[in-house]
Amino acid sequence: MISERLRNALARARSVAALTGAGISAESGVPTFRSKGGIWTKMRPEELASMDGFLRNPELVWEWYGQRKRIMAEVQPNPGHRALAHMEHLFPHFAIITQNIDNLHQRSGSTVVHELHGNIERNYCMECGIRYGNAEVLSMTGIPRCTACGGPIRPDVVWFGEMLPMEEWNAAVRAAESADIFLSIGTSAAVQPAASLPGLAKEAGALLVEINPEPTSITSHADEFLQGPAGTILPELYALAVAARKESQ
Ligand code: BJW
Ligand code: ZN
Repeated sequence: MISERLRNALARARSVAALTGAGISAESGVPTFRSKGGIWTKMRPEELASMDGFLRNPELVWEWYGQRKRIMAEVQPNPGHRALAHMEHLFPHFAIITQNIDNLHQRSGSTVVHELHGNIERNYCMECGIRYGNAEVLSMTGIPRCTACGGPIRPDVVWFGEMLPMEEWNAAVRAAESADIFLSIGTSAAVQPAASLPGLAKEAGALLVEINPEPTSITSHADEFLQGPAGTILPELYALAVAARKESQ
């Protein structure tokens, strides 16, 4: 149920930012991390998503990324991604801040996407920095190695204990601090520093709206909690925003 307050905010907003997490891609068939049946309920994050884990067992880490690269190449954006892509045209400023590495926002047509945790389609040599695409890396046998210097290649994603890409992070903070409405969608808000963005936006004056089938650590701070799957709620929110903005013209 969408409140009058949210309807009015959608009618007037000039700037909207949306933080997305694994939940928005769940309906496309990409597994989440911490939900029931999620990746971390079966595997240890420090073994798969950390430099220590990679150095200890690069075969295991590459096997996991190889599987996920194949899944993410096959899946398609869902109505939740598409509703966000349409919203970009509705508000003067609209930014997606994503923790996801699956590229589905860009594939659904969004153009302003700040990727906080990297992108599954990119890889680079840990020694010389040369970049590699997935086709090249996936065709190599064993642990992918740099054809120029022989160094190990890694996926261009952010592991635990690593810094986020500075430009993307700064852009995300600016989008959060200037938002009239901040949407937190499909994230457990368990991983820092991304999880601090909803609070930052709210402190700076945004209406904080959370979309998730389950309550999270930010639900009690949210001005509106729209409980349900992103693929259902976001198209409804988009339709409501279109109607509200037309009426107020
Ligand atoms: C639906 C749905 C539907 C389901 N519709 N919704 C102690 C305290 C505080 C911080 C730390 C600490 N110890 C260590 C830290 C720092 C650490 C951290 O935050 N750890 C916490 C776990 C405690 N953070 C870092 O290390 C970060 N770097 C950093 O801090 O640098 C500074 C620094 C460096 C060195 C030293 C000290 C400081 C880096 C974090 C990188 C995270 N990387 C990963 C892997 C990326 C690559 C890959 O995917 O392979 O990013 S981990 C994983 O979690 C992934 C995600 O982007 C991230 C967030 O997960 P997300 O998206 O929220 O998914 P879930 O599964 O948790 O939630 C899904 C949600 O969807 C659920 O709520 C469902 O209900 C919902 N849902 N279906 C809508 N249909
Ligand atoms: Zn190299």
